Amino acid sequence: MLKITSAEFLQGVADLRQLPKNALREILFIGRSNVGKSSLLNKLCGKKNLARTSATPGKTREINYYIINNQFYFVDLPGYGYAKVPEQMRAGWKRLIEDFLKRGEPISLAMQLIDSRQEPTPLDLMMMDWLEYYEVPYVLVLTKADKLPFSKLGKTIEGYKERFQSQLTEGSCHGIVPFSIVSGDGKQDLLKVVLDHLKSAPLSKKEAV
Ligand SMILES: Nc1nc2c(ncn2[C@@H]2O[C@H](COP(=O)(O)OP(=O)(O)OP(=O)(O)O)[C@@H](O)[C@H]2O)c(=O)[nH]1
Ligand SMILES: [Mg+2]
Repeated sequence: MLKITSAEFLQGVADLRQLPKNALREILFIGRSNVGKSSLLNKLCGKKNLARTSATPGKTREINYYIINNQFYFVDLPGYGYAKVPEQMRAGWKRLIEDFLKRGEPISLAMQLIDSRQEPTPLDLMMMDWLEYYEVPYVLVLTKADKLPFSKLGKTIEGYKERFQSQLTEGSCHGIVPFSIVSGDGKQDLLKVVLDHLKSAPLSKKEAV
């Protein structure tokens, strides 16, 4: 089992020229504003205030790197779909994220977060298309599962499995995991997925030293 013994904020990146010098493997957190990316990252690390969370959407604007166990990165991506963002910034976001995903090799896994109470938005579906296109392995994380009655959650998961069957069987989707910061449900499952992907990804030359 993966045990997170240290987790520290490393740096914010607004431009791909600012990427960390030390190319370690990366686990990405992707999803619309307010879906719970920073909350999930904090919960996995067992640290309440590592990544800033907020009831106000659009809090995380840069790509934030956290170094975990001095071994790999958790990368909190800026949320999308926030209505008040000007069009020009939105175009900048698209370019940044797509260029970021194109880098390929350092990315071990992405967590694509979707609110368990809502249908995937067109931007969620676009993100999933990008992950498929760039062959980034990902898990769908259904957040805020505590807000759904148990029976409804089961139906929601079944619905996702059906809808994204081809991504699950032939594509890059490695599972659908309900998650809640309130109950902690999903935490162990996600840590296991992270560990599996860190193990299977080839070690970079720098890490092998
Ligand atoms: N009940 C409940 N609330 C949650 C859960 N996860 C997140 N929240 C709440 O949802 C709000 C947004 O969470 P964040 O983690 O800041 O969301 P984010 O995706 O990082 O948002 P941006 O940084 O704006 O993109 C906060 O008020 C959290 O407390 C959950 O599992 N259950
Ligand atoms: Mg955030």
